[in-house]
Amino acid sequence: MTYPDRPPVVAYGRLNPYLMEGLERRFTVHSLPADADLTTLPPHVRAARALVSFGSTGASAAVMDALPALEIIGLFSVGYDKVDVDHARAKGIRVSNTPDVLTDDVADLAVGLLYATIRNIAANDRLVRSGAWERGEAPALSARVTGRRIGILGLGRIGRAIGKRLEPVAGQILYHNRREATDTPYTYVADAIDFARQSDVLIVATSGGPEAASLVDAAMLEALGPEGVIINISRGSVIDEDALVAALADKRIAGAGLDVFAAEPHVPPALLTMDNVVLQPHQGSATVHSRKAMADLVLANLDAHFAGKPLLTPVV
Ligand code: 8YV
Repeated sequence: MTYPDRPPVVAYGRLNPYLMEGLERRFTVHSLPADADLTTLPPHVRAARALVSFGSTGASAAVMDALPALEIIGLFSVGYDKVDVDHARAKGIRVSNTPDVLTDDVADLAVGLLYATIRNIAANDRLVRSGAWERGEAPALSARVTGRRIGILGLGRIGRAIGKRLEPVAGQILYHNRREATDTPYTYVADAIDFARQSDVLIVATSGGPEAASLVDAAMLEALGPEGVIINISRGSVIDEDALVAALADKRIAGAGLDVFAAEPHVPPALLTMDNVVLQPHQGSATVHSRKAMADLVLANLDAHFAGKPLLTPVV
């Protein structure tokens, strides 16, 4: 798709290069750093009709108010917890995201983190590379994955994809949601503490946002227990990170596989030296396949908007 008038579009934060190429073929693109001073935007930026952002940057009310001609926010992410959706709706600004195209890769990483954490794969890799094994240090015994009780916190698209992957090995799959789902064979546990208590592995797959902030708190971690493992591919904000670090340090839970953190790219220093923790730099959707599909979907939503058509994947 090309546009003779090349509408002005803001690229908010550092965007994927393939996505930037698609934007620059269509639009007059103005790059805006995520920490830009919104009170001093030049007229050609304030004239932007679209803003393209992503999960960790989002779009605040202040950003929307600084762009009076804004019609649409295209998110290069499925998560929109950093977008003030109510403000967008009130201003008549459309919002699109990128669900489904990244589901498999995020679910794959969740399962990979589960195995890596429970079977000590990262710690044992370090043991071999350091020469400790050659010097006679025996690896610690790990635990079994097969037959364990898998608890999925948030049975949405990604949670269901994780469940599908683990059905052949899980002893039981249970889930905790705001409401029970009617189309799943998994066991619904309405109470969060009971859910954690009944889980051997608790996989956080819920959306982020204020309503999920610190949903996994000290009490849930205590209920998960000393043989319990937690995996997070959702948002760091969903777990009380201080409580998590304390539970791991005191061995009140057995381990954690974490792809997301409360203040990325900052990771609590205490986690960096724990052998029972596997750390990833927010890699859930970070495959060439997902990122190309996400970029294509952002562009398709923008093309639909500027053609006066319904969005393919609307949030607002
Ligand atoms: C990031 C994600 O947005 O889709 C989401 O919600 O968290 C990720 O896909 C992606 O890494 C782009 O920054």
